[in-house]
Amino acid sequence: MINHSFRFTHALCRRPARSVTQGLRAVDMGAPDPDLFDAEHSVYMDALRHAGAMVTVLEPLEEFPDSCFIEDPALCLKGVAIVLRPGTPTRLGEAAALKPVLEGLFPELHDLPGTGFVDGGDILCSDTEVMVGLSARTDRAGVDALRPLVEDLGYKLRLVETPADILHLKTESSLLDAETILATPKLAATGCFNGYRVIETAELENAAANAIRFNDPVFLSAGHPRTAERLDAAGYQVVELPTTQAALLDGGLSCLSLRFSLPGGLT
Ligand code: CIR
Repeated sequence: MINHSFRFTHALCRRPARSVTQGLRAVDMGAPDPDLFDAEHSVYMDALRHAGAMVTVLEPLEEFPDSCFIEDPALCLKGVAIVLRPGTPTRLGEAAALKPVLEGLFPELHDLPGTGFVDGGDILCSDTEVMVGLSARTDRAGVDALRPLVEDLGYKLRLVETPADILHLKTESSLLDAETILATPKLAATGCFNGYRVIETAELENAAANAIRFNDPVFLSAGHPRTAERLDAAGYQVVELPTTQAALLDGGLSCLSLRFSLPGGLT
């Protein structure tokens, strides 16, 4: 069986703009340095290539400071692109800017219907279900609009109640394989991953939860040694990547790419 949830042929990334200094953050720990951000972003794209991705790199969009967090305006599943409606005003226009690119890549594309909101960072996909976290960015109207689109692709959609102070569902969780999720103790304690094997991040290492499984490697945010040890002990091939600049804007590894397979690749 092909694991659609972590076996991919392609990734889509957008380089950080100089305006990334104005990116959204819950707590101001200082603005990111655009050059260092770009350097870390290049390391990230190289790592994806090394894992087998054909990476399409989009030019920066100065008018959208958060647009390098390209995971949020779209969902790509089984050769279909769904253009979402990011749930914060400064990011809504990122969807329209991304749509022509997705139209050029995907044979089938849908717009999230209606007026509700969904951020891609709130969507965690296994091989069979699409978990969507309610958050300050993703509302029930958006989830209701998304449901038939993913059901048509053979997935069950499951609504997850994310604790209020977590930006996105995937800020504190990621898929390690078809049965296993990496999550912070706080998110795991809600029971939203019951039925999966859960590996918890180590104490004081919450930011490690936003990891990416891409084919064989699990990419982990550098500087979380005890979580890295846990994953290594569980048999995962851990590759650490620097995320110091994305972290200043509440971002991590998953938000910096859309990962997918195209017809002709995995089926
Ligand atoms: C934001 O607040 O929208 C950005 N500064 C960070 C987005 C992170 N996205 C994600 O985790 N999917």
